[in-house]
Amino acid sequence: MAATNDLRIGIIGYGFMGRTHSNAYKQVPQFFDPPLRPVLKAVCGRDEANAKAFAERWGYESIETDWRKLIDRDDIDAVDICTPNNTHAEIAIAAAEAGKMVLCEKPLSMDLKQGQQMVDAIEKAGVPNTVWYNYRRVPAVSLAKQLIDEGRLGKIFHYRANFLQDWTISADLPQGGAALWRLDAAAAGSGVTGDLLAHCIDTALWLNGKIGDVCAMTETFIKERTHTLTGKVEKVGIDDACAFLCHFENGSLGLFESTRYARGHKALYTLEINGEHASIRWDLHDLHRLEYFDHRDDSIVRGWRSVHVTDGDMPYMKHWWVPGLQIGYEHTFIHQFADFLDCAAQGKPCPPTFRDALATQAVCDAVLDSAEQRKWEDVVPV
Ligand code: SOE
Repeated sequence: MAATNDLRIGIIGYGFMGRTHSNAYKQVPQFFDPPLRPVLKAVCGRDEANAKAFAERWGYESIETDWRKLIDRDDIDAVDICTPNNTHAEIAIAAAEAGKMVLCEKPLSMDLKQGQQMVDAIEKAGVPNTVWYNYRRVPAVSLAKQLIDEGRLGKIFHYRANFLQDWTISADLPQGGAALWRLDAAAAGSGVTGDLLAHCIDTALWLNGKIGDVCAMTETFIKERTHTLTGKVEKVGIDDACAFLCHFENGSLGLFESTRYARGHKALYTLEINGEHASIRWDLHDLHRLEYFDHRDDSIVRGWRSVHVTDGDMPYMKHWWVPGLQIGYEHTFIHQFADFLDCAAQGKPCPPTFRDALATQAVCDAVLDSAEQRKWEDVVPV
């Protein structure tokens, strides 16, 4: 019998994201005072031995090898989807119809149409939900949001973001299967657009508002790869690189670039925003630092300030150590889950909600359409 404030979690998938989320479930009660107590009830994966090993390591009480059984269980309140993108919709819709809360990995869906079906199901069920666009909850990025909302930058002119990696350059790398499903269009939907630019777009929509239209180009540098599962050489269907221009509805111009072919960059997510009075920039490799330039400073001391976002009065930092001491990537998931519990206790969705993630999906779809058509595309309003 569950205590009334228990939130009993069933997680589906035990890869990289299964670990980041499970870590969040364990850490939140230690560092926050959540209104609900996470209970790690079950992990689901097709391989029984792997599921058991994961359950043992992270402290899940039980395992399932069929996600439908997990959703049918009366002792699960929230379903966390950490499986490849092509499975999100079916699981999320079934979970919502069963009245479960849903936490879903990004990107929401394979495309906008499928994402809309997910949003319809989740909103009809009225269940708390969130999509794990975790970078919003880097304290320095949350502080950027605060500075923008306070009007410190004034009118925004430019928004620039990059997400650069280099892990798929080898032509010998196969596509598909457990670790490499991100290279397989049938499992991932798209390449860097859905995997990396989607993060940049989520942050941009949050910080700078809606995007009206886009003009994009994509490239697939390696045209054929062997499929891990079939052993056959197959056409590569994902975008290896994507860059796009856009107009934000607030009148500012956007410039975005992502690739997995930038030798020397493993996860370089940077953003810069230039406003009438001030500019800010941020780099994931130095995630505590928010650089800020304010033209209103006296000219004799005017310059880029390097704000080290660790003090207790900065977003999320009062829950951690003492000023000056850092936290890392995994804390973004801890912060999102702490916020999720606050929302869930009130029966509310937690931003980025399924609907917020649908807006990101609408931009991704417009980007891919634009690249294919070689012309500007309007973003479908959601
Ligand atoms: C891809 O390499 C990846 O792991 C993405 O899937 C994550 O969303 C991103 O945060 C880091 O890079």
